[in-house]
Amino acid sequence: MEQQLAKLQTNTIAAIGKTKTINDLKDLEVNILGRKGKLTEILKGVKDLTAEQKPTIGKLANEIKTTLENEFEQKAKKFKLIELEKQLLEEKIDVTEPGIKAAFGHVHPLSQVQKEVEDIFNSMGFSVMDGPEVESEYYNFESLNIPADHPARDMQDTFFIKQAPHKEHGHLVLRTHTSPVQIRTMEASGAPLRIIVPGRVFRYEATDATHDATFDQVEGLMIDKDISLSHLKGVLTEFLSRLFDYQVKIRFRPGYFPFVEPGLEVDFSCRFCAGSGCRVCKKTGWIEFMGAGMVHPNVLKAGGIDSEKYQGWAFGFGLTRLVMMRYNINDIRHLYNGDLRFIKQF
Ligand code: FA5
Repeated sequence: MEQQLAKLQTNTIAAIGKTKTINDLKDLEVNILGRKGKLTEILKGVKDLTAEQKPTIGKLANEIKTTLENEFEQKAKKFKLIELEKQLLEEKIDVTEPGIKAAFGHVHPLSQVQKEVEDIFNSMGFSVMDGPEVESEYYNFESLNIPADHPARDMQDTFFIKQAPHKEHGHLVLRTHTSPVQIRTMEASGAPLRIIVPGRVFRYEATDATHDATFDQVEGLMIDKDISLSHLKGVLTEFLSRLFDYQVKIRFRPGYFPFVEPGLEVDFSCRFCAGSGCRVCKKTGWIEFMGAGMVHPNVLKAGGIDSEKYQGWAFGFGLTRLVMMRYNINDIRHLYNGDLRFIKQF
């Protein structure tokens, strides 16, 4: 039996050396050390040995078992290492390979022009302010000198929020213009003030090529001592000349807005014909631009500003319409419908 065991050890070690794959090795291991393996079979004969033989052979058998287990383990490790190396080679990353180009978005034309507007006004000392899109009737109307029963409320059809009205501030509405931020800023900062307020506004309106129910406005407000409409003319001339890159002329006409007195409609000289009259300006030489005027004393009062000491002007223009002029866009709805074929042109 000793010889049998020694032979088994030599043969098995040789066989282990010859295995080419981990599976071959596993098969061999089962064949030798498994429950029905060759070593196990030999060991079954130990019970038939004499009492003197049993301990020696038993010890030898165990030693051989341990040796073989060790050999199997070493070879298995080698296979695993080879496998790992193979895997590493397959998985290596070529850092010099050209990458996959990331899809970049780009800034919407409305935001592009808004940024330009902000930069120009910033350079003239105006801060950019923000306000809530869901507003109270008080801020959207009353504080701006438009009482509940005033016909001027009909100038801006309104989306109301279905909710019980607040005792003092009335119903919640989607703001119809950026003018409520005038009052909010006066309350928060007092005079003097120099701000613009770009923002989204909403009106319950049928849409067409130049009207949408959602659009963007820019409010302007300047309050200080000795402020007049000539400052407004100066600021607007500078602003539009820089935005459109030609020397713009400004024209004031009388207009009506309850929150200014006097109220104005502001036009600027046509950029296509320099004022001589063309198709774009309908042969007038002027482009209608926005509403403006000297801030009404009632509005200053609502904002907590002493109208005896301070006065100023305000304006509000349609940013969306400005973007349309800037890029010759003929339908306002293109700017809000999210069609990438359109947006990607800017
Ligand atoms: C106002 O909203 C006033 N708050 C502006 C103002 C501010 C006047 C401060 C005096 C002092 P108006 O309703 O005219 O005014 O709107 C201002 C601009 O918003 C218009 O000139 C126009 O360019 C734009 N606008 C008005 N309605 C629409 C609409 N449905 N779609 C797109 N743009 C519009």
